[in-house]
Amino acid sequence: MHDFTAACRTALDETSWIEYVPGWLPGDAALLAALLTGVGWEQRERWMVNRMVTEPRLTAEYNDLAAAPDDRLRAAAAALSAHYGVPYDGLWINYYRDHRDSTGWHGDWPTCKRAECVVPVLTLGATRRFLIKPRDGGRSRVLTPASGDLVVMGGRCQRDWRHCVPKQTVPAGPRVSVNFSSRLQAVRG
Ligand SMILES: O=C(O)CCC(=O)C(=O)O
Repeated sequence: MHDFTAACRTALDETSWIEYVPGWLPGDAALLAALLTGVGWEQRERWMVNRMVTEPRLTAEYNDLAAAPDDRLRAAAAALSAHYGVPYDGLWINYYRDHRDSTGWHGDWPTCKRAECVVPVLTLGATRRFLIKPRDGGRSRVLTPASGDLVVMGGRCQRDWRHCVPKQTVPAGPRVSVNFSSRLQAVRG
């Protein structure tokens, strides 16, 4: 069901790592279809320097996993909790409507206040580029997670590294990313 056998972990530095698990979730197309229609997508705005900007993607956040819109997400969270030893009890889901939607360079600060966190991100739908680079600058690494693939950021990634999903000129269909969060990681340890 949730297959970790092809997992490939790369050390980014002495304290941060990224893991790529191709083909982690079977039935990804059916789950994508259910989420596209079954989720109450929200258009968020956020401050950028000194002005409010509309985020170029839609989001839905579930601080309580019990409220998540699909049992398959609860099953996925349970499998990730068992595998990584982190109790995933919430999620936020992003909907990149097409190739023009994106998220800029950031660390997952609100959900990761511990120095070391493990953050799994499941891709459903279109393959997009996922970039990660050192916070203080330097070469970025590129992953191209396809539907059903898992990308997991671990160690000090959210402190020392920044990640993004850039816009692209090549047309792309809908992509949903499911980010699993844990209340345990959202407080300083
Ligand atoms: O869509 C992705 O793969 C990454 C999402 C992300 O970084 C975020 O929502 O904080």
